[in-house]
Amino acid sequence: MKIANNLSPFWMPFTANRQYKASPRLLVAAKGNHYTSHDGRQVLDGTAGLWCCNAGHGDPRIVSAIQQQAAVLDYAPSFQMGHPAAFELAARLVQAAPEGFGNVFFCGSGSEAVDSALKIALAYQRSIGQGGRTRLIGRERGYHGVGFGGISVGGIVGNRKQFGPLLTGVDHMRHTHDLERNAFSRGLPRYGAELADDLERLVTLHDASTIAAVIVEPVAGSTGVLVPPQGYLRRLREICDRHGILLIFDEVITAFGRVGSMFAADRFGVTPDLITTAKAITSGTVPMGAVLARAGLFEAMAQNQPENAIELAHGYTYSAHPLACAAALATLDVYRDDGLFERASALEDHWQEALHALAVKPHVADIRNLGLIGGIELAPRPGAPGARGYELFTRCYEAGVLIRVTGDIVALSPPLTIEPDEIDLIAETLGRELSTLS
Ligand code: PXG
Repeated sequence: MKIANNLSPFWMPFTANRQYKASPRLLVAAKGNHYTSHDGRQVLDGTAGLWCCNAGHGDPRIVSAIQQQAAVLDYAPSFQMGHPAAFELAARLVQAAPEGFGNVFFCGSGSEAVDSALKIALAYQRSIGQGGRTRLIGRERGYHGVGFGGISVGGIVGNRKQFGPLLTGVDHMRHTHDLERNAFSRGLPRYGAELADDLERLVTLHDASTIAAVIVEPVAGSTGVLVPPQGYLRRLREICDRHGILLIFDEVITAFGRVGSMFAADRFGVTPDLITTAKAITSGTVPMGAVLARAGLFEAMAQNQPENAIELAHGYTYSAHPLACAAALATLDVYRDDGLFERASALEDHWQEALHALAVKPHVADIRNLGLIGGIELAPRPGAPGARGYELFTRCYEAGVLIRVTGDIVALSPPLTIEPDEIDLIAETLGRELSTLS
C-alpha cells in the first residue's frame, strides 16, 4: 500500500515525529489478534492497540452495532436531553460495578474521566461542608492522562516538565517500585504494603481537612507496569477512611478483564469511591470514558440544591455519544458471551511462565505480571536511556509482533482473545531479539 507522500502535517501524539517519519510504520487493517502493516505483513497485537482492544479487532457484533447506531441516531445532546442507549449503558455498568456504586458520568477519554473524577471529588467535599478539602494527592510515576488535572496528579516527569506550574495544592505519595526487594515477582510483589503509609505522612504535613481525594492506578501501566505490593491498596483504603479522603482508582487500563475481572477493584477486593475508565469500555472502537461513582455521592451533591439546579457544572459535547454507547453495549455483550474475563484468568499462568522464561536473556533487569499484563525492564544502554527499548520495539515489529516500550521497559497487554500459541510467539520473538540486541 502506498503511503501519503507528505507525512509532515500530522503532528503525532507522544511520538518522536522526525524519527518516525524518517522510517514510518503504518497499520492499515486489523482483524482478530492481528494488524496488517502497510507493507502487507501480519503483525500480532501484543498490546491490544494501546491497552484498549480487549475483545480483539473487528468483532462483527461490535462493528454492526456501531453501524446500526450511526444509521439510526448519529448524535444526540446529553445536556438537558438524552437517548436510550446512554441510560441502558449506565445501568449496566452500575450493575457490573463493585457493590455500592450508583452513578456513571460519561466522557470521551481516559484523560477526561480523570479530570471529571477530580472535579466530582472536589464538588462532593464542598457539598458536604468540607469545602476546605481542595488538595489532591497522586503518586510518583502515576499516569492519569494528559489534561491539566491528570498531569498535576500524575507523576511522570517527562509529561509534566514542559507545562509550567500545573494545578496548585497537589502532592504525591512515593511510588511502589522496589527492584531490590521485589525483582522478578510473579503477580503481586511481597514487599511494600507499608508504602501506603506515605499517605499518613502527607496527612501529617497538610492536615486531612485540606485533602479531597487520592488517585492511584491499581496497577500502574504507562510508567512501565508496576503491580501493587500485597496489602498496599487495602492499607490505602483504610487510611482514606480514617481521614475522610475519597479514594479514586484510575482503571483506564485495568478495567474490563485486563486483570481477569470486570474491575481491578474486584480482583483486589478493595472498593474505591470513584472509578475512572475508558479504552476497553468500547474495546477501543469508539472513544469513550466514564467515571463510576459510589452511591451517595450524587445524592449528597443534589440534596441541598433546588430541583432545577444543575448538580455538577461539568460535561462534554460527546458525553454519552450514541456511537460510543452502542459500541460499549455490544462490547459488554461480547465480553459476557465469550467469557473473555474468565479467559484472561485462565491464561494468566501460561502468560506468567512464558514471560518469566525470559529472565535468562541478556539485559533483563526485571519481569513483572498480573492478569494479561506484562512488564519487562531492561538495563539501559550506558549513556543512552531508551535506546535499547526502542530498538527492541522496532525489531519486534519487523519480526511481526507489536509491543510497547516506555523508555527501556517493555509493556505487554494482548487482547483477551489471545491464543496460547500466540503468547508463546510473543515470548519467543522477544527472546530471540533480546539475544542479539546490543
Ligand atoms: N489513566 C490511565 C491509567 C491511563 O493509562 C489515561 C488515564 C488517559 O487516557 P486517554 O484515553 O486520555 O489516553 C491512561 C492512558 C501506554 C499508553 O503505552 C497508555 C495510555 C495511553 C497511551 C499509551 O502505556 N493510557
